[in-house]
This record gives sequence, structure tokens and C-alpha cells, in this order.
Amino acid sequence: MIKVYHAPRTRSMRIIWLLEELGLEYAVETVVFKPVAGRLFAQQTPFGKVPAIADGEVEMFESGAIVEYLLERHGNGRLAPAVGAAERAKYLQWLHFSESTAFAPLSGLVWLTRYRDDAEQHPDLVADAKARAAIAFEVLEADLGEREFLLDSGFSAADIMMAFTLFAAQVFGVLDGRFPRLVAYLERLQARPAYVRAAAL
Ligand SMILES: N[C@@H](CCC(=O)N[C@@H](CS)C(=O)NCC(=O)O)C(=O)O
Repeated sequence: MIKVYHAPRTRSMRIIWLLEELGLEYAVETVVFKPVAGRLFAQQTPFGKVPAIADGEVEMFESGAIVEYLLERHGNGRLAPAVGAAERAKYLQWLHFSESTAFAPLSGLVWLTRYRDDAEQHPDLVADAKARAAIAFEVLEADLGEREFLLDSGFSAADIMMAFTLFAAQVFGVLDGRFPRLVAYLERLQARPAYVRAAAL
């Protein structure tokens, strides 16, 4: 059975939500999130990060890679356009955008406000990170337009990846009234029964 190393309100939520959407059996090992205190990879999981998974002989971390792996191995074609399909390009683009382009400035905020705890001494860095995150969300807001989900074909694992990024942006006060479509999109995602079940763990 797939084992997920999980800490509530972290990126491991993505993995549990994906497994819930797929209806796969899994076991959760909940770890208490350890204060980072200047050094990352500090969590009590196989690689020091959440999320991480164990699936038979496979052990891995990195939420985007875990999502891709789980879909390849257990997805049976669900929640992602087929390899080589034209829409796969946009799927991969948003899946990676969520954790790289959009999350990079948010990580700076996490570092300053939660891990170093000296954000008040660096208002310029905080403002700069928030501004850079907002630019990424402007691009996303424009692309989403009136669509329900990131892809024309409907809900996909790219939405699962993006939701946690938007949730973090909301926590840090970046996702606000400037982004009405993204706020509504996040609410739509958070109303999915599989999301609700994952968020309760
Ligand atoms: N890019 C990685 C980031 C993983 C990550 O930084 N996870 C955070 C929790 S959301 C963590 O474990 N931070 C604490 C640490 O590094 O000790 C992913 O998507 O899995």
C-alpha cells in the first residue's frame, strides 16, 4: 500500500487529495512539523521533507514528481492528458509553474516570516516577494479567464498542484481581491469532496 508522510497544512495535502480523487488505498504517517531553525530538510521523514511517499520499492519526495509518478503508475489515464497529447503541454506547464515560478517568491516569505522569524527587519524583501508572487498570479488569472479549471478538458492534477500554492498565497495575503477569478477557482477546488477529506487529515 502507498504510504504518505504527511504534516497537516503542508504540501503533503496535495498527495493525499490526489489519492482521494483516484480512490486508491493509502496509509498516512503523520509527522509533527518541526521548526526549521535555519536548516531545511529537518522533518522526520525519509528525506527530511514533506511530502514523501513509499510505494513498494520506491521512496521519493518532491510533490510534483510524486504526482507525476503516482499518475503514471496508478492513474490509469485519469487526471492528466495522455503523454504526447497537445493538452499535455499546458498540463505540464501549470503543474510545474505551481511549484516553481509561483511558489519561489512565496518560499521567500515562508523563510522570512516562519523560519527566520525576522520579517519585520526586512520589509523591502517581504514587499518584493509579495510583488513577484502577484505578477505570477496576474498571469494565471488572465489565463484562467472564465474556465472552471486550468485545462479545457476539465479537472486535472495540475489543479491539485495549484490549489496548495493559492492557499499559501492566501495565507500570506497575496491572493486577495485583485484576483477574483483565482479566489473563486480556489473555493471551487476546496469544495471538492476529495479535497475536504484530505484537508481533514
Ligand atoms: N518542492 C518541494 C518542497 C517541499 C517542502 O519544502 N516542504 C515543506 C513543507 S510544505 C518542508 O518540508 N519544509 C521543512 C523542511 O525543509 O524541513 C515539494 O514540492 O515537495
